[in-house]
Amino acid sequence: MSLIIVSNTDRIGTIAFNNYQKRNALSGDLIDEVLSAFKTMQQNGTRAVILRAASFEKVWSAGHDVDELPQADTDPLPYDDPLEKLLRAVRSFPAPVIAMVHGSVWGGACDLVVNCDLVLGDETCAFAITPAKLGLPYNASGFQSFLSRLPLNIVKELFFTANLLTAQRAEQAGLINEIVPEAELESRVYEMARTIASRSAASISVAKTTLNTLSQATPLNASQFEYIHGLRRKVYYGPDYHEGIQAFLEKRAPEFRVD
Ligand code: KFV
Repeated sequence: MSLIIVSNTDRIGTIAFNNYQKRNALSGDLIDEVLSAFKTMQQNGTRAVILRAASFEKVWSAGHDVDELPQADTDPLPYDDPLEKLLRAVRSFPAPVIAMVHGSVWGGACDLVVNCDLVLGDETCAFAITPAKLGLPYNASGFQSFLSRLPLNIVKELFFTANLLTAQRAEQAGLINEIVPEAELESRVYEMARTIASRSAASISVAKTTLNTLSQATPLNASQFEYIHGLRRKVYYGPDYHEGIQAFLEKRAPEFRVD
């Protein structure tokens, strides 16, 4: 059975997560389906893509499928991780990708939303980035995506507390473009997509690529990158990551080392 529902009308594509049993967790299989939908939409000249959950539930997506994270001693978010492939597909899609968010957004799904070009949510939307609950060292490209969208203190609050940022605060911080009343969310998102589709595709495509390139431009030499990567390696080889994943799988609170 398909984990997403895909449709395309008037060159506006919709990709809807449809695996609520697992709270729309971003498993490798679900991501493969999304990547294939993006590929078809690019071939069809789709002018805007809406990323949404199939139905309005409490959770939009629970983020990375924790069952698919390595349990210890391996980089949990390498370049070829399915989530990383998905984020790159959103960034490189030649037309705008709009996240339409009802409900809570967790971990890698929060990174996904931050990588979307536009985000509209209703009063129920809320966002948490949770590696600190898993003892997981987040990756440099992920931090950069958050930093290119949000003020440093908000990024730190998200990563340090792993708590949900409410819709109001997410709007104030610029994580979402606008809060729209739940009853109007769908119509507003599709209206925005239609407006985008009526403008110059060539102009919008080059604007997206240029803005993404400029906002991600950070001079970082090889030695600095290796230093950061070395810090991460200590964490994913360390006791906290092992304990964080085990605790999630055993459905209990993690007991991180205090020394
Ligand atoms: N991965 C795998 N399975 C998940 C999952 C996830 N991220 N989130 C939920 N599930 C499973 C869960 O184990 C349960 O399976 C089912 O989905 C319903 O979850 O076999 P089971 O027992 O039916 P519940 O019962 O927990 O649902 P609910 O009470 O509605 O709570 C929803 C929610 C989202 C608050 C809760 O499931 C939750 O806290 N999930 C984990 C959210 C999270 O921390 N996500 C970040 C994952 S790590 C990540 O994305 C990254 C990249 N990172 O760096 O940390």
